[in-house]
Amino acid sequence: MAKKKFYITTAIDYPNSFPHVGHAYEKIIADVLARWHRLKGEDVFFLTGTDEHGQKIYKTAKEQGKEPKQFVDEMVPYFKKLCKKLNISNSRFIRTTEEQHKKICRDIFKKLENNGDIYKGAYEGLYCSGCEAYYTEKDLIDGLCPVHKKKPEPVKEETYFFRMSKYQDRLIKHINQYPNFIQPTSKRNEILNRLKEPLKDLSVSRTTFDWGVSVPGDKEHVLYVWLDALLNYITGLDYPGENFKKYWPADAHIIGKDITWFHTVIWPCELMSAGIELPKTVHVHGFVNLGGEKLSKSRGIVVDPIKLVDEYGVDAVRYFFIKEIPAGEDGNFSYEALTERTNSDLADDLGNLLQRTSVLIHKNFGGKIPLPVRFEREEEELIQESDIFEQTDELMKTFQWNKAISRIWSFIRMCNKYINETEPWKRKNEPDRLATILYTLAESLRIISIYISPFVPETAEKISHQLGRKPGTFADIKFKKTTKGVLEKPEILFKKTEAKQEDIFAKLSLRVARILEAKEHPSADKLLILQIDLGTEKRQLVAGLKPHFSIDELIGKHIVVLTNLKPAKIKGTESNGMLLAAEHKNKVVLLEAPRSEPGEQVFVEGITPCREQISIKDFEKINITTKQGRAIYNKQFLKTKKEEIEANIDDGAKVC
Ligand code: ME8
Repeated sequence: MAKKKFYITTAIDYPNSFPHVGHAYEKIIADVLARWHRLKGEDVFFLTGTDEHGQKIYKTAKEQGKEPKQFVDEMVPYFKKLCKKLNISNSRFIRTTEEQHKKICRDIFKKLENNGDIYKGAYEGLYCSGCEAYYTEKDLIDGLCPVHKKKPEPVKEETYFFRMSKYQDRLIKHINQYPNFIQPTSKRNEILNRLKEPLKDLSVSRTTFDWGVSVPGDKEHVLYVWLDALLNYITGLDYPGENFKKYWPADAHIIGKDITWFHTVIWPCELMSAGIELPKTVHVHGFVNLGGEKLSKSRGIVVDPIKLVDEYGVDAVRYFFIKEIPAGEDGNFSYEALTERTNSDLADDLGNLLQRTSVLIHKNFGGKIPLPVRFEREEEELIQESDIFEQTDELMKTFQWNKAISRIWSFIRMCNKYINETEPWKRKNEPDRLATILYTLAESLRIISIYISPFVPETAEKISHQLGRKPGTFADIKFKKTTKGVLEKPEILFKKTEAKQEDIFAKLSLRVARILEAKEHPSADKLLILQIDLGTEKRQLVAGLKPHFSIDELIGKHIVVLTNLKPAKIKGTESNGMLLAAEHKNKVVLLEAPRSEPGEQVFVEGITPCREQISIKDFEKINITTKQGRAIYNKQFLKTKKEEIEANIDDGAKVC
């Protein structure tokens, strides 16, 4: 009989910047599902890749003085490296700049055209290149893109439209008929709600830049990046070739919540028009936040997932994301939580179980797994508990991977309870009982190594190796009573780690402020009272600037202010925050960010700022100095998203 097929995809990432933990999270989820289905004996195709066209890539490349193709060629290796580091078992890595992809895109476009679904017109509206999406005024919040909080650009250009409106009724019917088409249900309801409004036809070509797939027969136009990107799911199967015939429709598209509309409305309409079957499930996962905040490169709220793997190990990172972020919801990444999970779940629960079992088998039976003599009630109970396939498979089929791993871990904990209660280390004089207990533990570990292998594949392999076996599949998960084997020497699976200490710089909330007013303090010679604009609020500061600056010089300057200092009274006047200045040989300069807007965050790369208050004592412990006319902390320049912070003074001046 032919094997059952399983086709799973991730979104394809924009390589306009380096990979982040959100990308890592999505690939881990898809990989765990792919490996689970492989263990069930299914024929799995797993696709991931990069989305390389569009305005965002074009603009970023140009900003860096590069041609877009050169730019993506330099960036894509980081995404491939991420896959490798995370032990992602993808069948193919697709790049939308591949010739084959572009050709198939043009073929599909012609299909839509032949079907009467493409017409030429003029588009006038708003476009956010961050989202690569069209917006209307109604979609915006305070005039800004709801995702990127930036003003979208007005665009007016000739375009080809795709008659999406024609498919609205069919799409609604499909979503209603197939409850699994959009998962989880909350997302399905959101989309059904949005579909109560009439669907507009979609502008599917651009003329104002040329970085994309050219429209067949019209070199002036390139395809709208989303039309091109979504097609990767079939071009990655060499549509309409053998792989497509074998694996389509996709069993699961794994995507993040910000791109639900594209996958559950635009994509199915595109497929309906092309006469191609719709995917079975689009599963929408939540977002990974850092320290409770959204990832943001421009605000320095980023963690490099490649570095994370180097520091903590691939399986600690995989386990953390699967266990800690609830499936289908947002969750938080922190070094403390990652350390806690690694130490307690991986090192204590799993590592110790293997270590204790292995040491005892070596000590008492020379490393050879003893055969059991008689199973008592304790063993029978544990054997029964090892039968968790139905439960975990159901959880995996319904995209509840965090619950599946919890169920597996509850079996691991039962094994630990069993070893504690049966105390094999005290049974030297009862060889039959000792043999039965140690056999039960070794056999349980063999089963555990299979269940955990989709989640922590490297660890599973190490356990199999220590048990002297080859990795198994779900065909081997029944508890057997006669498994033979000789153990390798015991080796520690996970070393306990200490939580990475948050850098003290993280305690600073530094923002750009514009000086609105300055006046002399009524009762102090050196002090000035400043009124400043912090973008979202106005504040008053008292600073000892009078000997160094005239009032006129100060007004309008964009300075750097420590905003999370407890307000204090200075000579009777309230000061709410502190401006940063650098001092050297009696010369004082202000730290300045002339091109940044009031309110913009000042950060150094790789350190996520917190929101708590800081004391002046703590601030004084932080050694910010100057170098080449700029402010520097721990060899990194302080910056905003637009520029490095200026400090026009000799190198080595102390910032205070
Ligand atoms: O959207 N947590 O690319 P992308 C979890 N090229 N997931 C996150 C995340 C976070 N903080 N931030 C982003 C694109 N993601 C398009 C996709 S598919 C035909 C085209 C997820 O690099 C995001 O939701 O911005 C998406 O699923 C994936 O990472 C790639 O995001």
